[in-house]
Amino acid sequence: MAQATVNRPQEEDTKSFRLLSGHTIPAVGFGTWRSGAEATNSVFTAIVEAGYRHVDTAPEYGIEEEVGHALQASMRAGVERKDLFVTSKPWCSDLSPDRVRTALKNSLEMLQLDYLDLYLIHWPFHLKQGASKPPKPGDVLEFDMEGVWREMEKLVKDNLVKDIGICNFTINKLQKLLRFAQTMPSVCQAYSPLGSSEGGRDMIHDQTVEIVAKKLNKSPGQVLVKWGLQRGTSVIPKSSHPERIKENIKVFGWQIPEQDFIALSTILEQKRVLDGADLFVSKSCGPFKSVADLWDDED
Ligand code: NDP
Ligand code: 1BO
Repeated sequence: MAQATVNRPQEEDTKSFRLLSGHTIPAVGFGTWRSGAEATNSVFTAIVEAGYRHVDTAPEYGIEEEVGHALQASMRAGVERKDLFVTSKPWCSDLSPDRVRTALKNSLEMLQLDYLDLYLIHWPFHLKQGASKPPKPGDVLEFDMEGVWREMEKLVKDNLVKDIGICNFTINKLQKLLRFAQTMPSVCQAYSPLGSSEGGRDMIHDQTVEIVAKKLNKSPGQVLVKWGLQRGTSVIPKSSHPERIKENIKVFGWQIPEQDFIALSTILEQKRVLDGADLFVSKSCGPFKSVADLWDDED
């Protein structure tokens, strides 16, 4: 019979993690996908009222300009740029060597910054400009991973970004990247710590999460964020509600006991909340005809 392997929980109260580059990333960051019209207020609340120092965004979220307004307002309120950690990610239509630098410059302009702390390949696929979701025939182009990574490495050398990394890579794709990378990826982003929203999995109302939350006198959101931290990953919960934004970062000074940590780690029917089907799978014309194609049959 197969036995589930569970990492032992980290015992210390980690407020930041050290990256391969030597830089640090705050343990709890603020997610901004689907923040919509609330983006500026939410990011400002997160930084100035709740104490988040890491903001995760992307041009694909359509709110970089709003995030930029919040960052500027936060700095006017006294938070220093050096104490903020800002992440963005070039979208698939900019994943060619000739477009990466322009994509970064556009993000910097929208965010009103002169450097990013982290720049991540959002998804390892190259789409034509204006491609449909899911892509039509001809919308998916060849992805020159090495050429794109070289350009990202140059952004580090030119001090335009401090670290570079990846999201949504399979082991197969990561191994390919590691064969030619001169600058190692600092981060492979883990996301949706609360189970995400529309199309995700409502982990807030999961029975095990609710039981642990009640036992520890914490909210389900706090338990989920803390589980991610004790597992040894930085975590980027999103909320558009000020009370939840503040609640989700109150995860220091207490621990999930080992037994409860194991119960959370072995919740049944684990699966990706965002499998990329709506974004990239075209059953009739491909080239990705199934979710398994996207994930190199690794799941
Ligand atoms: P999350 O797992 O952070 O969940 C967000 C949902 O949880 C929202 O519906 C939010 O609602 C709700 N919520 C937040 N706090 C609480 C709480 N305390 N109690 C109850 N409900 C709560 O989802 P995301 O998918 O947004 O992931 C987080 C971030 O990760 C993204 O915002 C984005 O920055 C990043 N990401 C990156 C991806 C990538 O491809 N690299 C993919 C997906 C996400 P409400 O807002 O109404 O409070
Ligand atoms: C639309 C891209 C998924 C969230 O990062």
